[in-house]
Amino acid sequence: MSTEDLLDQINKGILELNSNKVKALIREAIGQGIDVISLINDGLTAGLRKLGERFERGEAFLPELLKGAQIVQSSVSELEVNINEKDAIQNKGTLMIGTVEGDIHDVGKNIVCTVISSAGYRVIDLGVNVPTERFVEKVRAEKPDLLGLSALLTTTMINQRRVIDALEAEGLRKGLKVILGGAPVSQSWAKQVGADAYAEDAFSALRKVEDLMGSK
Ligand code: B12
Repeated sequence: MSTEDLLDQINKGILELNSNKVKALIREAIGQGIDVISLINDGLTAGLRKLGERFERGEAFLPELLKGAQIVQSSVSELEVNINEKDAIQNKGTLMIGTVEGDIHDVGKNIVCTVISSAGYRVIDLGVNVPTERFVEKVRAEKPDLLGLSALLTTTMINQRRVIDALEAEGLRKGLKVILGGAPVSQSWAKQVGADAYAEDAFSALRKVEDLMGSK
């Protein structure tokens, strides 16, 4: 199968919620030496986004979104090994990350964790639905180099601003680089709320993290 057909079939496998099919295709893709970045972005993530569009049109329901998310999550965990083997160089800095309060989406955040840690950074994952005060408390205790804030809902993006404002108020913003992400987030939002960077996917997140660490 060509790379294009394989990625297309992975998309379809996710829409069909057929985890065995997706796993078999991923194995085939790895065997063919298809780029991990493309597998995650154009195969797995794109498939899940298409499922989200079906949900928006009333053609798919929450349990289906959840199952789709689980398939993507477990496929990425299997890929982790491959990324690790390729790029591991340890201890380049520490990224603390979490999904903001009111938001339980974590597939994208977890992919960011996988990619960043595979590139040699220490990642402290605070999980989902993280209250603003907890971000502040953990930044004070752990002193990470970078803080990543994920938000997938237009209603929870505002909590990215709240975390940044709270860090500022507590005198913890200086020296800490803040990077934002999540489907509704944009470069202009990041600028508006005083973040240092925005990344649209996990691999551009890695590039931004490398840039921010270089400018520290
Ligand atoms: C899977 C899913 C769910 C799953 C989540 C499971 C899980 N463990 O995460 C479940 C079923 C639980 C769910 C619940 C809900 N969902 Co939902 N969900 C989705 C869906 C289909 C996919 C999200 C996803 O995993 N995408 C794949 C990943 C890989 O992409 P990503 O998250 O964007 O992440 C990438 C980048 O954004 C970036 N990134 C992400 N985080 C970060 C962080 C940093 C620091 C950086 C740098 C980068 C970065 O890198 C990632 C990797 O490339 C989206 C559709 C969509 N278009 O996003 C809807 C979507 C986000 N959900 C939506 C809604 C409405 C809900 C619910 C409110 C539904 C309801 N009525 O209950 C609840 C909310 C629950 C809550 N309080 O959070 C809406 C949001 C609409 C809006 N405008 O706000 C969407 C857009 C669907 C839609 N089109 O209507 N959902």
